[in-house]
Amino acid sequence: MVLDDMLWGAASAAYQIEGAPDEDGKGPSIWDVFSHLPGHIRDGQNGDVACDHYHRWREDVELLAGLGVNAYRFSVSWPRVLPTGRGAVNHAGLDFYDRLVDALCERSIAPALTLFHWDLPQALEEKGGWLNRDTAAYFADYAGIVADRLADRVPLWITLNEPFVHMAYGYALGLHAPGHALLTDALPTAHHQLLAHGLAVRELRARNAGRVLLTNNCTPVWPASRAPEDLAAADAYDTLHNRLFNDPVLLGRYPDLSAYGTDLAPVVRDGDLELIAAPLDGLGVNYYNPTRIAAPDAPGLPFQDAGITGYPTTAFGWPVVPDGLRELLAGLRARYGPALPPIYVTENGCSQPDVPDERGTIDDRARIAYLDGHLAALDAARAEGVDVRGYFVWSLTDNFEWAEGHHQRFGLVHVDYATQRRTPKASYHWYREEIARRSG
Ligand code: IFM
Repeated sequence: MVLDDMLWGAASAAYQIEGAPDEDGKGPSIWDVFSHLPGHIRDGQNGDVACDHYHRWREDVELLAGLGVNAYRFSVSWPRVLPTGRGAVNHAGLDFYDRLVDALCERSIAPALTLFHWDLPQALEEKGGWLNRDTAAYFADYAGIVADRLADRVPLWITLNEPFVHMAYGYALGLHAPGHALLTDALPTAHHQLLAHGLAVRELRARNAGRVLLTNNCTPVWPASRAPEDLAAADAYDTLHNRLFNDPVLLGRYPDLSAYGTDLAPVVRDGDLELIAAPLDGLGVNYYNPTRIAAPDAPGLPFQDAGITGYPTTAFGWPVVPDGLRELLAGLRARYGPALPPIYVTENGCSQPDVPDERGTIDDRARIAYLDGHLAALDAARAEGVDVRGYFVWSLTDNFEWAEGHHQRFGLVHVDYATQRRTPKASYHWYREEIARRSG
């Protein structure tokens, strides 16, 4: 399928929508295990059913068609394809994505496939997960298996989603699966994920898999003041959140991690950075908000979050700063210059309370204002010369928001979890008109 010059899409991820955790031969992921352990997810919820997308995918494809998107970003569940992460392929799992891809293509919606959105096979976690270098090679094998089946129809591939968040929440802080609180000892998971990306790029290229991207979660970092301590703390945070995952891919080197009293030398081997820096067709950028950073009050990490005030906030409490998207994209262009490939904003959106009124409609004006403001910021970045080729709203439907369970609703479509009834919100209709206007 040929991609349009500009993609207007919506995004999702397997564990957040599919449910069916052990159906048709699927193996357990780290999220299946983590979410069932007490105290991990708000109100003891889990993603066992989520949006029941595994059974209702046809309805969700119709919602996409009605929205008028020309691309849909979804992720493949690694343990649905390889129940123990490697070895025997579960063909029924691949068949599910094959049917989904066909249905999207029939409606002229380009499939944008993410290979890893945090649901590592539990069997690989038992071998060390991303702390184990071998996981990178298993990921490359998995990428090749998926591409063998789908590369003829999927024009856009994203290797990993937000390796920073997976490292920080899953391995450093223990707030996400697999639940390790290793602080800076989590840093090897950055390298092993990036190595997995590089090895997977090689497999995808060997199969002519179309455009290949990595998606990073990026944030503009604002120092809390011009005091040298705050500037140094902001620089340290920028290094960890942004540069650690962009520099090796775009510049072929790691940033200076001395603020963390460590480096990656013990885990980086000859040839790794060449693989990691293989040319890409685009950089996926997920943007939600800037981060304001101050010097720490206590020993430990070399920064602390100073919070942002004076802006509206989402239901999550995240500040709504649309111009931060322009600032971020312009900053990437300034830092990486010609090394920066085209940008795809692979996620942007907000959680809102979204309570249906007595007629059952959801008038989510705050989400419309959020999206409108961020699209204006996207336009401003493009006017400044940033090459942007795609924008995906997070998310098509309300879904399972990780440690927050079903409490945060990000969807253009409301999901009643008791009945699985889908109801397009006002933002769905607004986005449809916006896409039509911009594509017309
Ligand atoms: O829901 C998540 C998604 O899985 C990754 N990016 C951020 C979203 C909102 O928190």
